[in-house]
This record gives sequence, C-alpha cells and structure tokens, in this order.
Amino acid sequence: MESTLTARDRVGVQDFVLLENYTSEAAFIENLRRRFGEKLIYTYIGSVLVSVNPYKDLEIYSKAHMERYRGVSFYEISPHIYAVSDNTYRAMRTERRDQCILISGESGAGKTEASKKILQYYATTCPVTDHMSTIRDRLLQSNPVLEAFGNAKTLRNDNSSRFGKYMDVQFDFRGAPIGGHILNYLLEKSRVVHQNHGERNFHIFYQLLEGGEQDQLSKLGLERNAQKYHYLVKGCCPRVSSINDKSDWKTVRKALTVIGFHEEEVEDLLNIIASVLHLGNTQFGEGEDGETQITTEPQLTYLSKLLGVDGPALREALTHKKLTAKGEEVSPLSFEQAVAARDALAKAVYGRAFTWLVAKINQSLAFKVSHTSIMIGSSSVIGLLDIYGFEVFQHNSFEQFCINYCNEKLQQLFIKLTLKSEQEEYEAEGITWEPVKYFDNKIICDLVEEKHKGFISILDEECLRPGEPSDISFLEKLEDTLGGHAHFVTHKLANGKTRKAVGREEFRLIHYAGEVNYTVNGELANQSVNSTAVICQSDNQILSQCFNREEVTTQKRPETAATQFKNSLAKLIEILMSKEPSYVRCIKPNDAKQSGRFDEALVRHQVKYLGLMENLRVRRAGFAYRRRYEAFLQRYKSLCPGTWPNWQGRLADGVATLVQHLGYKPEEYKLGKTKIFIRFPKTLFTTEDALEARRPALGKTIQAKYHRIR
Ligand code: AOV
Ligand code: MG
Repeated sequence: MESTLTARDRVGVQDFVLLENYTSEAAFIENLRRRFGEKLIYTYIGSVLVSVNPYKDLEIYSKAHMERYRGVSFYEISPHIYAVSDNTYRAMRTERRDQCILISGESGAGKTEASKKILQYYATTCPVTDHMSTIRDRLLQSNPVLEAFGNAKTLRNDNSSRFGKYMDVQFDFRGAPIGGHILNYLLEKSRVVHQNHGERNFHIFYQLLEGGEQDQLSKLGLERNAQKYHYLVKGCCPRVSSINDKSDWKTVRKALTVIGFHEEEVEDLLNIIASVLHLGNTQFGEGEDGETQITTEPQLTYLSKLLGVDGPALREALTHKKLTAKGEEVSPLSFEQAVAARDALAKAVYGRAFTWLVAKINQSLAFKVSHTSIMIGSSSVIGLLDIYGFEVFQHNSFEQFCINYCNEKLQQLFIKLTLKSEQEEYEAEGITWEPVKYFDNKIICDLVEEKHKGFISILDEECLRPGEPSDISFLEKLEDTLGGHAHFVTHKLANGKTRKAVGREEFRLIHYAGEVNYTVNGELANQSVNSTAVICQSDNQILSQCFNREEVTTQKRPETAATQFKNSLAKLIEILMSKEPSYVRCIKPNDAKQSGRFDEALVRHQVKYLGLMENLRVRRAGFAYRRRYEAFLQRYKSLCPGTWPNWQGRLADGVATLVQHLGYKPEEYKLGKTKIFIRFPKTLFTTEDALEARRPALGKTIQAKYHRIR
C-alpha cells in the first residue's frame, strides 16, 4: 500500500529517529514545536508515541479516522494514538500474547484522554456480536462513572484523575471484547474534606447538586447550592467554565443504568454522597458540662437516616472515643479531635464507597462463562494504565508523595523495559553496541521503598512505636536514616543540595521529574476506629458491605496506607512485566491549559525527565533502522544486477551483495542473524533516492516511504 500521508503530515519528522541531529535537545524540541504548530500532536520515537496535549478538539478521532488506521502498518500513515491501539491489538491477535499500553506524563498532559481514545477505538473497530455489545457499552460507560467519583478539578487539570487506574480489556479468539477488569489505586481521600485554593472536591458532589431532581435533593436534605456545603467551598471554586455539571450528571445517571446498577444501589450511593456533605456541615461546640457536643442537630438527623445508623450511637462516635476494644468505656473528644473524627469518617465512607463502586463495575464487566465457554483459554488481554501524573503543588501531602512515588516506579519500569528490549534485540541478532548513559531513578525508588532503611519502613516503624510518635519525631528519624542521601533534604540538611527553602515540618525529595517539598503534617495520624465502628451497624447496603465488624474488633494493627500502596504498586509492576508493553508519553505544552501555546521551557523539562532524549539515543545507539533480510531485498533488489530479478542464495548473502553494490561503507551497517541494521538514516535516504530515480512512478512521498522502512 502506498502512503496516505499529505504534505502537512510531513512537517518536521514524524519519527524522531529520522532527526539528523538526534542528540540535540534543541532539534528535538523544534521538531515537536513545528508539528504542534501544524496541529500534529503525535510523533514517534521508534514505536513509542509522544503526544502533546492540544487543549482543543482537533477532529482527528472520528470513525473515519479509526478506519484509516485499521490493519495499517505503523509507518505508512501519520502517527496517531489509533496506530498504537491498532498495532497493540494486532500484536495480541497474531502473537497471542497479552499486551499493555502504558500512558505516562505529568498531570494534565493527556493520559486519561489517551486511554479513553484507545478504548473507543477498540469499542468501534473490533468485531462485536449482539450479546457482546452489552460488555462493550459497559466498558465505555465505566469511564464517566469512575471519573465522576474519582476525578476533580485541580490547579493542573480541570479533570484530574485522583486515583490510579489499570484496566484489562479481555478479547476472545475472534478479537471481540468480552470482558474487563479494573484495578484502582489509592484515591486521594483528603480531597473529600479539604481542597486547595482554586480546586474542587470530586465532580460527583457538584453534579448531584446541579443535576439532581428537586424531590431527590429534598429527600437527601440537600439544597441546590454548592456554596452551602463546607466540604465544597474550601477551594472557593464551585464552578469551572470547562465543566457542565448538570449534563455530566445526566451522563453519569445513564451510565449507572447501562452498567447495571439497581435503583436501590443508586439510592444507597446517593445517600452516601449526601451524608458526606452533611458530615461537612456538622459543627461542634462546648456544652454546659464543658464537653464537646454537636451543635447542628438537623445534620445529625439526616446523617443518621442517610447512613442508616442509630442517632445516639453516631453522636457518641463523633464526640467520644472508646478506650477499650469492646468500646464499653469512652472518654470525650476535644473540639479538634471531634473535627478530626468527623473528617476521618467522611473520608472513610467516601473512600470505601469508591472501592465498592469499582468492585460493582468489575462484576458487571466480568466475562460470563455462560456466553461461550469454549472461549476460555484462548482469550487475551490488553491492559491500559492511566494513573495520576507527577504533580507539585504549593503544599504537598502524603497523597502527593504516593502519586509521585508511583510515577518513579513507572519511570523505572520504562527504563528497564525500553533498554532491555533494545539490548535483547541486538543480542539476539549478535550485534555489539555501546550502552547509552541515562539517569537511573532506581536510587529514588530505593530511597522510598528499601527494606529497613527506606522512607516507608521508617514510617511503619514510627507508627508501631509505643508512646506518642509525632510528626517531628518522624522527621528526625528520617533525618537520622536518610540524611546522607543525595535525593533527600530537610531544613537541617539543606547544605547545598538544593536551592529552594525547606520548612521545618517538611522534607524534600529530589524526584526524577523535579523537586517536591512534602509536609509531614498528620502523616502518622491513625484513622479513627471509633467512628468507623458505628458504620458497621449501617443498614445502607453499600456501607454494610464496606465496613465489617471483624476489622474494628481485631487487635492486629492494619498495614499502614504507605505499605499497602507499596505492595499494590509492586503487584502492578508484576502485571505489567508479564505483558508486552507499548508506550504513550504525554507532554503538556503549557501550564495555562490553553490551546496553541507551546512553552518551550516547560516542554524541555518534560522531555528531559521523561528521558525522551535517552530513549531516542538508545533507539539510535547503534542503528537507526533495522529490517528483515527478505523485506530489504524485496524492496531494493532492483538496484543491483546481482540481486535482480531474484536472488537465489541465502538471504544474508543477497543483502551483502546488494549493499556492496550500493557502496555501503562497513561502519554504516551490520548484518545480524535475520536483519540488516543501518546506522545512519542518511545511508537509507540515499538508497531510497536511488530507488525513486529508478521508479519515479512511486511518487513524491519520499519521506513517507522512509517511514515504512523498518
Ligand atoms: P491527565 O490524565 O494526563 O492528567 P487529561 O487526559 O485529563 O490529563 O487531559 C487534561 C485535559 O486536556 C482534558 O480534559 C482535555 O481538555 C485536554 N486534552 C487532553 N488530551 C487531549 C486531546 N487529545 N485532544 C483534545 N484535548 C485534550 V492527571 O489525570 O491530572 O495526571 O491526575
Ligand atoms: Mg488523568
């Protein structure tokens, strides 16, 4: 098939390996900038797709566009997220190997949009029979629901994912989607009770208030005004111009039905959302006896109804703490403690409801054996990883720490796999090459997770220590253990390692993607067991499933959130390692969320930390091009009388004869076991020109042809 590339598609190079000056960062950025200027947001580095967020609808995602990429080889057509989707799909089908697409980039760079485009591509282009259309629709509809409950407006992104998501799409032997499964990672629960200036709580709260029916809101005791709710106004930003909460609510309601939620389940879910808002408006004061008491009685009445728990028990849970495991003896909470218990309850209720939601969606996406049992064993999966991107705010808490640690782990995986697979290919072909130097962020991963001396171990130890471990004692412990580490800084240790100031209650990590100060405030605070115990008695079906008695009566200390997160990440990495990976590296062109603006400094920073230059160098380390002998011979045999019209001997000898005739110098190429490796693009360009001169009918799409030569 001849190329379908137009002149516009060929602005700059559409694969960075074609850059003459491939070690120059300036040339790399210039290529990105030129293409971005022409609304060409996608560029390859070999098989890695680099994507720059256009911040506007480019109209390149229609069904017609999808069709164009079906079954077409990577380099015959301009780079696109659909090319990656299609290539991955075909690799799964032909090689019968599980695949995964890893999408990375900082907050707002376009990861979630990319993952949705991939899913839409499969939903539209894969063969689907009637009863499978249900699964397809559910796969698609899981997105608006999860985004409503798990995304929020932040300073970096109006629709920022506040949870990590890994989704497996399962295909049968005919390549039709037959099921799915979602793994979710650490929801940023602190957002439920607090938002930084200019940010919002999770979308669902505003959607319900804007879009909910009047009688529904009355039943929940809610007013159609986000300003009335303390948990919604901390960021002073109830409305966002790019978001229509009212119509989003309609989408979410419809999606819940498609996914198969029963009316009672939706009702229980809404009761939980409303109860969080009522918790936020629950105030405390001092009673005549000097004890802390609830001063907002109507809230308590609603809460007891919505949470399905006994009023007096709830009152006690919010104002007292139990002293024994059985809870017979209680002591009053101070004002601050009561506020903390209230917030802890709101976070716990919302967080567990989110986990329940994912489980419920998974039930509905699960492949049903009854459909076609013969498919078992012959199905394959494509995993999509869309996780929160690296982020830095004015104040960064434990949750930012987890988000950024997660990005470190994924960067580590990228380094391992890209370098590894490249090296393996050279080895398999018996080609020697010079390894490329790159920054290995393993040192930062170790700093966080190393046994006994890593950050998380120290945190665990402090949590378990008898007595009253405080944030400050924790910080001191960190200083003692990590003081000498090049990537760890505190106020005391800031001896030239860093230029920015570090506060007394902060520590700084020098991440691969930038420096971040984290506040240790409340790191060690335990969840109030007392207030969650009361929820175990709830007659709200969702809550009674989420909170169980056993957990609150057990004497065993639960794992800390940090350890849980570390373990779940380790499992994720294992899952990803077991699959054939493809990569999408997303770049954010400016911090103003504006279309058409390309901030070079910002882009340069991301190119640097995403390791794109190293990626390119590795790709070119030795050889810009590689092609199987038969394909190479087939294409160029007409250029050499010895190989034309047909070469009869060994393929490798044919290629050797051909390149000798073409005058390739020994340093320009190497012959492997099954492939020829060409070091410089120029060599190949010359050969292509010779071919073009011989066969002018091939047209003027020289650049396009170069892209097909792999
Ligand atoms: P993220 O997933 O990488 O950030 P998103 O995928 O949510 O970022 O993208 C942020 C916003 O950029 C979207 O809401 C769109 O408005 C716009 N956008 C992204 N990709 C495209 C595209 N291909 N075409 C048009 N607009 C786009 V985070 O989740 O914050 O790390 O936690
Ligand atoms: Mg996202």
